[in-house]
Amino acid sequence: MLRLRLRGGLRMGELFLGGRIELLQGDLTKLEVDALVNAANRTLLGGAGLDAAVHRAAGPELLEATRKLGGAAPGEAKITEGFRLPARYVIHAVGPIWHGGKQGEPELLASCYRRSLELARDHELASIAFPAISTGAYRYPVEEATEIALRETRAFLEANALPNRVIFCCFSRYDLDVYRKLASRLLS
Ligand code: AR6
Repeated sequence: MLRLRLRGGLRMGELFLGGRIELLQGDLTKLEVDALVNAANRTLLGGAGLDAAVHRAAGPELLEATRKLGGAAPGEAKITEGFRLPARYVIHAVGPIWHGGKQGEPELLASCYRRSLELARDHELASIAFPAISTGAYRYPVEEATEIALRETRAFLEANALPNRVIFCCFSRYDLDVYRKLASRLLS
C-alpha cells in the first residue's frame, strides 16, 4: 500500500483506481504533495476556511504571488509556488457558489477539477491533493459535489499518465464517509 508522508508522520489512506486515487481525512495544508488545490474565490487574494489556512501556512509570499495573477473566474484554476507549505505548488481553483444547481454549477465544479489536473499534468507533477471544493462557504451539497469530483478525476486519469496520484483530503469524518461510499460505487 502507498504511504503518504505528512509532517511528523506517515498516514495511510484508502486506495482506488489501481492506487492512483487515495482518500484521506486531515489537514490539506500539511500534505507533502507536488500540488495542493486551494478552494479560492475569484480575487485569489485569500478568504476564510481552507483559503485562510493555506495563506497562513504558505506565508505572505503567497499573497504577493496571487496579486500578480489578476483573479480568476469560477471554474478556472491558476498555479503558484507553495512557499512555506510542504506542497511544492498551490493550484488556486475557484468553485461555483451553489444557487440550487440550475445555474451551471455542475459544469463549473467539473471544470475546477479538470483545470487543476491539467495544470498538474502540464507542470509534470506526479501528486495532487484536492479539498471538497465549494462544499463549505459556497454551500454545494457534498454528495453531488463528490460525484462530480470522482467522475471528472477518473476520466482525466484514464486519459493522462500525469498526475499519477490524486488525493482527496476530507476535513470531516462525514465527508470522508461520503467519498468512501461514492468511490466504492464509481471507482471500483
Ligand atoms: N484541509 C482540508 N479541507 C479543509 C481545510 C483543511 N485545512 N479547511 C477547510 N476545509 P471552504 P468553498 C474544507 O469554505 O466552499 C473562502 O472564504 C471544508 O470543511 O474552505 O469552496 C474562499 O476565499 C470544506 O469541506 O471553500 C471563498 O470565498 C472544504 O474545505 C470561499 O471560502 C471547502 O470549504 C470558497 O468556498
